[in-house]
Amino acid sequence: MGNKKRYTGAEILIDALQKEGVDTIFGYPGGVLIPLYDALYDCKTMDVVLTRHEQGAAHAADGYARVTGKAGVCMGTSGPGATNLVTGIATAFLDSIPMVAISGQVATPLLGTDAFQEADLVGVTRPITKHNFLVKDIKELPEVIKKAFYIANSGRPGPVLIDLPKDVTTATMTGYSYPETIEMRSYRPNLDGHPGQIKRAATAIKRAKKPLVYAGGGVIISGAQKELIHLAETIDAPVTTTLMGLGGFPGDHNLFVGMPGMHGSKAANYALQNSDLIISVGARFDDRVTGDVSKFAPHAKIIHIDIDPASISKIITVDIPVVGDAQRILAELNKVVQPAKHEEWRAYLHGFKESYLYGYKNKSDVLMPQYVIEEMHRITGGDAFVTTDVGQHQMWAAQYYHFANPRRWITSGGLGTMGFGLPSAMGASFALDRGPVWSISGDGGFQMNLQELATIKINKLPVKIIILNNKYLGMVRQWQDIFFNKRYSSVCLTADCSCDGCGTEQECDTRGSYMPDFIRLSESYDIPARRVTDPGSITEALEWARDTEGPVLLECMVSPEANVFPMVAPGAALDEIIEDEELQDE
Ligand SMILES: Cc1ncc(C[n+]2csc(CCOP(=O)(O)OP(=O)(O)O)c2C)c(N)n1
Repeated sequence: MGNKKRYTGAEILIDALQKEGVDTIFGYPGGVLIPLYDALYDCKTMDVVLTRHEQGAAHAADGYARVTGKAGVCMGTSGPGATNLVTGIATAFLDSIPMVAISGQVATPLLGTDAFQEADLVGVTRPITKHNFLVKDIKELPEVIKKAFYIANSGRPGPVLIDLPKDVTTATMTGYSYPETIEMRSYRPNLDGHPGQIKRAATAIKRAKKPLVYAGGGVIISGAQKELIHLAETIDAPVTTTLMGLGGFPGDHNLFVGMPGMHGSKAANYALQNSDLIISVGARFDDRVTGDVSKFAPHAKIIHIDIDPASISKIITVDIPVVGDAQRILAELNKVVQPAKHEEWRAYLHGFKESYLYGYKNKSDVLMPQYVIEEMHRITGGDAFVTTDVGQHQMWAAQYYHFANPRRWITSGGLGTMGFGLPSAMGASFALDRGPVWSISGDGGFQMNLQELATIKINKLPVKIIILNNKYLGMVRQWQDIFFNKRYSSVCLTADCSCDGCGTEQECDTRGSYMPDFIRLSESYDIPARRVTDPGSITEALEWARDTEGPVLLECMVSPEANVFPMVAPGAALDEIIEDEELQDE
């Protein structure tokens, strides 16, 4: 844009988004956003996606970002539109996902007056954004947008909110030019690790007898898979990746010992508890991984490679911190580590891995959810883009879909957001230029954002929706089963449940009729759907889902009683593992 013309704030925003390379915006209009949507009306370079709920827009932007690695963009109008974005912003924040969220705001003279549809989004999102801005003058707008993208995408990525009052959107200015670069004295992420610390890490690795690589989402964010494989193979160390790190190391590699933590593999948890050196790369020691912190990895020295200095020794005291980008640090470390062999250590762990990493008993008369995921893995060749909601199905997907490559696994790890699966699949599909994405949900979580079926259908997105229907809020039921004496309070989703609050009696008839009828629901959105009840039909049904053009929905009626194993009780030590009794009996 030249300098002489007058531009509105809305036009500046759109030009800036284009200059940032944004090709897709997910949002929902409203009073104060109308000027912005009006300016977008003529925009030919961006897909402006009308979701059916602002939460859907935020999760879609998140899914887009997880696939592409660049900030997803979402927007909602002032007040309720903006607050509807909040869950999606928090989800992105806890998983370090780059996002620029734009909230409409009432005009600046009305700020603080409880005006119609006013909500203090800067206040609301302060603890769940990497940074946020309230733009009070159009002159600030270009720099704010530049900063927002820079902050969202750099260092430890995260969501940035731009709160945009209506009068700033409609104000005009001449002399607009978008800054090419940005200088922020108070914010300069450190990318290169300290050479002295890298050397110390190499020395510790050389001394270790039982080294373990513990990799998190940071490996995916920094694109360090190749370097990680090189390190692990050179030093002959087993590797565990957190839920967020799945795909950061190939799930079928012989050094891989599975995911650690509450539903981690026995091999991974024993590896952590018995290791003498943990090489943590881009992982933050979440409590779902560490269990009882005081009993976590009692014999290990800890090297912690992380781009965020604030996460060093935040939860676990670290011996050798290396602050910087995981890929760069691993590349440097690979230059100085010496090849080693740890056959005994690996053989010890392999013992736990030998028969199975996780394990379940398959049945010929009941459809087991784990089997559905295994078959899905097989018929998609193990390289599908997969999103989930939160619950048992999420853990089974994490355990049984052995992700080989990064950016294929899209799940809400930190916040654990039910309702994330369908809209994030939509965003991921846009990121893949309307490519196929598999969305796995429970029957509970699917109902939290099912309105996005419309967006998916209208945009012709080949989202393959798999509902693992166990007629329960399964993960909560599992906790009630194990820790609350089978008092199934408020977890049964059947329509004719007659057990009086689902709590006192244990004979809730989970074979009763069910609501809603997902098949008819899906068909009302003109999305073909099928229901599978027996194990013999699942493979063919999955192939049908894969081979049918466009979106489809496959409802799998799985065992209502299946639980996720192994399990470490909250607050227990990692080697206090509850296993599947059915497997013990064998
Ligand atoms: C928005 C939200 N509300 C509540 C929860 C708590 N929660 C975690 S798992 C779960 C049950 C999920 O049930 P379902 O979607 O049917 O999946 P399943 O566990 O049966 O696979 C609940 C209620 C959550 N994670 N997110």
